[in-house]
Amino acid sequence: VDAGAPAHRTSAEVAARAAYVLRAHDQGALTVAAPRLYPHMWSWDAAFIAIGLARLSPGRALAELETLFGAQWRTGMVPHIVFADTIHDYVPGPDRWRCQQVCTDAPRTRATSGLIQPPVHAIAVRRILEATRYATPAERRQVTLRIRLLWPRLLAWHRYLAEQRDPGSSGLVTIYHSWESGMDNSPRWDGPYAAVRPGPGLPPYRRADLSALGESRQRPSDAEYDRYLWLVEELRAARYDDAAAARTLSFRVGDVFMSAIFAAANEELAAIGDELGLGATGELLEYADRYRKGVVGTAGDDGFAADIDLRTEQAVPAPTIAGFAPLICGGLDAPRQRALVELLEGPQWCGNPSLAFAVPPSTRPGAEGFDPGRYWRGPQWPPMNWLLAWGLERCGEPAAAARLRAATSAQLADGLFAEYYEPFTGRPLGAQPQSWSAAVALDLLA
Ligand code: 9YW
Repeated sequence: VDAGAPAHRTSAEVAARAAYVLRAHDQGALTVAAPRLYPHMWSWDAAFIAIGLARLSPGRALAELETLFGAQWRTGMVPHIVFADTIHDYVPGPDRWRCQQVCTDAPRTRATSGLIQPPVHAIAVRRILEATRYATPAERRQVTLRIRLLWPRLLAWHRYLAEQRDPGSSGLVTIYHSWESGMDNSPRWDGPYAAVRPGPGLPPYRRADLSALGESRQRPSDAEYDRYLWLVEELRAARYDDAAAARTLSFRVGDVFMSAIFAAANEELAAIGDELGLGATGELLEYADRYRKGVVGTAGDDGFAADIDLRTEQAVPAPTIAGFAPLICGGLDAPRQRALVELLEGPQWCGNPSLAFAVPPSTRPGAEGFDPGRYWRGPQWPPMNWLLAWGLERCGEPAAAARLRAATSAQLADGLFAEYYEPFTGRPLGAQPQSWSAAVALDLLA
């Protein structure tokens, strides 16, 4: 896709370009997140990519998730990176994770990371199932059969999250690393990361991301990267064992955004199980209820939610997009839901008159830690907009959902599918094109 594209293209043109991008990034049964910066499969990217691909081919969309779940660990954990066979120019690569060497639960056939990412997958499977309504009867039969085959793995994933990542049934999913949240350097993590002190045992590493992107001011700092890599050392030393990790890691946070996605995903999975007569509905709805309550329990009078630092048992309120978690899982009483939607659409967030597009910056402009050009500290991320719009629709806010979808589509009408966008200038930043941005465009415009 060429740079310097005209600002406005027709929806059909943007959708066609998005389809072209996904095709170009397709390695057969795996779509790389972005060829240069992220030449592998990422877990929640794969779910968003499947949501986009469902518009083109439900069968190919499901293949994406089959590949991801093919690398599932024996514990049920779905790894946050599945390494593509061919390219190893990513840091940290398999040699640093050493999952197969130190943990018998890791899959034998695929190199993976030893972390997780938010469980958007069941949401994607439900969209694929819905997309088969427009497919031929033969394709519908075939895809439905494959969803049945995938079912035990989906269930094992959700059970892993509920049992291993929340052994006390608190209603919040524990993360061991900010990479697990998907929002690496968000100001959400500044507090908890103060307790992560990289030791002299941190082996040297290369910032492959900086050479791939060329612009270090868009990426996390070296000090942050030291912490990221240090936590990998800690996790590997714990042999990726959840009980050991819970005792020894210097980063453990109850992630409110991940938990909201998990609550909603449980409902989606229950609906799939219901439709296909697969059972487990009661268990899944119980999880949905538990995590919805967990998220809502952290919210203030304005409905804005906060993560919990599990090492100090303190809430860590932060002015980031994750505070809108209750709009993804629902469950707020009517006045607080109204207040939260008004906050989202008001002058501090989407209604900020300085924004190029009325979509939420990853961090509130002007807040401490805000940086309009740096990754999760300010730029706008198309898949996050998609998720919030999807959640708004589900929790009975169709007008706000429609406004967010329209603004997201307008931003993506440049046809560049940037990884993220500078909120004031609208400048496309990060990897270009990025698969999940193209996927979201495809879903919104096809
Ligand atoms: C990295 C692939 C991933 C996303 C994450 C995002 C980034 C990878 O890219 O992390 O090396 O920093 O933070 O959410 O899944 O798109």
